Amino acid sequence: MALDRNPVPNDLSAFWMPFTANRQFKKAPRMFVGAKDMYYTTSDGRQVLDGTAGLWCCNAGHCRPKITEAIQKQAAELDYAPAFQMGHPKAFELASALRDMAPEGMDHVFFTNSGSESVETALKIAIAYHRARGEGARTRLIGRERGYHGVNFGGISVGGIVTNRKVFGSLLTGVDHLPHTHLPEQNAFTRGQPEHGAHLADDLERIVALHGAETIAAVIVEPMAGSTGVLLPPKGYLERLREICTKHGILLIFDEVITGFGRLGSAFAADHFGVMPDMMTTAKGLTNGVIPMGAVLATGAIHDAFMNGPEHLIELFHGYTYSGNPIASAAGLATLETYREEGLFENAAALAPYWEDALHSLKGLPHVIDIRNMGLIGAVELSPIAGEPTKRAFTAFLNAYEKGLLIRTTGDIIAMSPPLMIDKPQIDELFGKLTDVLKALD
Ligand code: PXG
Repeated sequence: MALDRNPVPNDLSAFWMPFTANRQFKKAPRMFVGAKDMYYTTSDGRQVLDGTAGLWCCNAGHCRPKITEAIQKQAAELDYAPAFQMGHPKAFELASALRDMAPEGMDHVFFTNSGSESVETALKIAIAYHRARGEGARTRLIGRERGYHGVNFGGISVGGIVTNRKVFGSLLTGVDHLPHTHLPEQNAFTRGQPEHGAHLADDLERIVALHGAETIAAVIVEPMAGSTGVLLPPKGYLERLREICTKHGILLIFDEVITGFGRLGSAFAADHFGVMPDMMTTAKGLTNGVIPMGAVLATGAIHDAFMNGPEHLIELFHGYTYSGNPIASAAGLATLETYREEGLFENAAALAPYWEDALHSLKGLPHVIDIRNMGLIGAVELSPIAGEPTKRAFTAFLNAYEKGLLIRTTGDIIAMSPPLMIDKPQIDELFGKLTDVLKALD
């Protein structure tokens, strides 16, 4: 039967939207039809200030000319090249550029198409690395409660967001979790890194004692947990995790999908905190969110462990049709150039204190029980409505959108992460609108 290719205009039923309240959305759709720099344009012609860089990804702002032109040019010149056993120049150039901006020692880059794929890739490399060195019993993976590592099976197994796991079966075996680092009783309304909680890293020693270090391949954590509602690492916590991993020969993976590309005012959180992991997973800001792309960065020691055996043999049986896709690579190169030329990471670092003051001025508004910040990230935690968790924050989200401000919510936490090109008047506009929204909440 011929398919009807003329759908009814405004038919919203076919598209099953990701991480969306589909029925609510389709009753009252919120559509963006354009974007420029710090603002979206809605289908009813309103300007909406982007308080979240899309989904934490458009770090350079929207429709930036250099990135747009690079994509257009690449699409006309070399649209696709096979990712396996063939190459094209831009993937190599981008890998070198990433290596050069990453912390010293992150010498090799494996391309993926998303944060979720970067996580799966890093977990697989960790297990295969130990096996390549004759430690094939090291297969266990350690994540953390409230961690978010994307939505694929490895990622939700090491992840710790209950709603993302509980209906999807038994997940990976051989996974354990560190406790999360959220201690509101001691740390509420802290500016930047909280004082209390470094000891929570010591739980890794308990896990090692339980399973045996010789069975553990890797620990994966977000250096600053984003999706769960902006949980900062307590002072000394990441350093301690690093120490314990090194002591027991366990790889430490930083999931920098959100924290990478200037969000904290440095290229990566590893730089910001001065703690060096063995691998880093990235995506989002790598291409300014414009074309899907992710990358795993690994040390020379990890990479070199695979470079054995006859040279005609494939060393790592892993990869994607679109690993290092030419158009994504062109977008990535133009994005990194835009960050550099415009000093966007420096702008984030310079504005962070102003951002912090503006954010913490919300203390005392109705229902606000905690405020957290770092770099150009901010979170406002609201007390939930009794018996209706998430509703208060979701109402804030809808009302902010009506007022011309895009925020994100998770549970009853509001999260903000604007493009790094934001300026002081736009920070004032953002928090002015948010203040009005919070004052009007029931
Ligand atoms: N790791 C981390 C740390 C992430 O934050 C992923 C992996 C997965 O990336 P992909 O590209 O597969 O979506 C993420 C994604 C939010 C929000 O508002 C966060 C993400 C995605 C969408 C929304 O908290 N993080």
